[in-house]
Amino acid sequence: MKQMTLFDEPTTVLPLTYYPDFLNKEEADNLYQHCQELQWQQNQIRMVGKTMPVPRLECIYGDEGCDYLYSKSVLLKPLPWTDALAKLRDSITATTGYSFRIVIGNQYRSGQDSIGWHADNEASMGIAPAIASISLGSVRKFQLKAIGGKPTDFWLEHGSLLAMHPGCQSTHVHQVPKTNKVVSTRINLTFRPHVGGRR
Ligand SMILES: O=C(O)CCC(=O)C(=O)O
Repeated sequence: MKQMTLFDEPTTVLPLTYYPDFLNKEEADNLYQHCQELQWQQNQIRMVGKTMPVPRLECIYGDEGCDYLYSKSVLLKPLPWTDALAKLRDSITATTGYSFRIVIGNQYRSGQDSIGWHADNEASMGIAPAIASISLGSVRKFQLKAIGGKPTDFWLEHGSLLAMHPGCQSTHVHQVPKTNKVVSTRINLTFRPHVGGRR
């Protein structure tokens, strides 16, 4: 049975727009291959007084000096844009009108890799950042909820783009929960603004 998808065409459900076919299958497959060669790291996060591995692999590429600190404990230092990531950044900008200085990669190796409820509201991205997220590989559930509200589930497909518009990070939180289903690798690339560093 085909997995439930959000919409078949680019569709805006404030504060998101979902583009299911942003990349065609060949483009998405090639990008997935390129992502295998990125410098993935197993970072450690400090939470409630304990240090533990982040439950996914991460990488970061972007403009020089655009360091990214999250959860007050994980510092990501960007490597220079690869040609493929810079080209993708520019094509997302052409579609959405938003500009980006960094891209953070998340690699979910199995259903046990995840990211918990959070908003992307780190000060380094400035006020009301727009964030654009490309999904590759296995489909995973992405949940979004208004703060204090109930979650809506989205299934982010291979080659899709999800744009989170300015304001979304103040009013909503999102997550990719763990699943006991057998799922293979999913790669997510989140393109973000940054107020520091050098262009
Ligand atoms: O993997 C995803 O779709 C979401 C990633 C995410 O929430 C983040 O990097 O902040």
